[in-house]
Amino acid sequence: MAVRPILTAPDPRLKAVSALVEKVDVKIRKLAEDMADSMYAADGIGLAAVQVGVAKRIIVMDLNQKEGDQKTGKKNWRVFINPKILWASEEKAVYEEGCLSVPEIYDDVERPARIKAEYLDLDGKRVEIEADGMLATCLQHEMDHLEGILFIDHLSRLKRAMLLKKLTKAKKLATA
Ligand code: K1U
Ligand code: ZN
Repeated sequence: MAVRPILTAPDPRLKAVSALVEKVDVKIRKLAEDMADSMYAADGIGLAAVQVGVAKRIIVMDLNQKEGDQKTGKKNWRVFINPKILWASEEKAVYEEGCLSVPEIYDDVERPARIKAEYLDLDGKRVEIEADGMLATCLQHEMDHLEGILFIDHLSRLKRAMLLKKLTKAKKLATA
């Protein structure tokens, strides 16, 4: 188990556009495991590799992590490698989002309500899914990370500037 530190805004590394994974090999599997450990340690439901400073197109997710498997304690995380949106609905949905890289800030974001996407699993096999609800929201939030976009980039310029000021101040206080 290896928990890696999670970068927080306004760290410029979070703005990187992540590179395609060329081959799903042992190194990628180890990175995905570390990402899952880091996500659970931070009480998150998703994480993109760029958030632990590795700009590769890899996402881990466990939407049931708060409950877990009560009997076995088994974690059911899934991994999305090189994810691509194939279709997005005209219909929109609004969810309150949070981000481990934007600590203690939550706000409503509007996104397509339903999507179809493809990705590679940990065996390098191509998978297609249809998603709605929290899965659609979380997948789009994490895929934004792969383009260097944070959920606060969907808010008004004024709100984003205020939040970034607050985050910078909190970071300064934490290191003082
Ligand atoms: O940092 C991240 O990208 C993970 C993020 C995923 C996410 C949460 C909510 C909406 C979209 C994407 C989190 O896990 S934030 C922490 C959290 O568990 C949470 C926050 C708000 C609502 C639900 C869960
Ligand atoms: Zn995030």
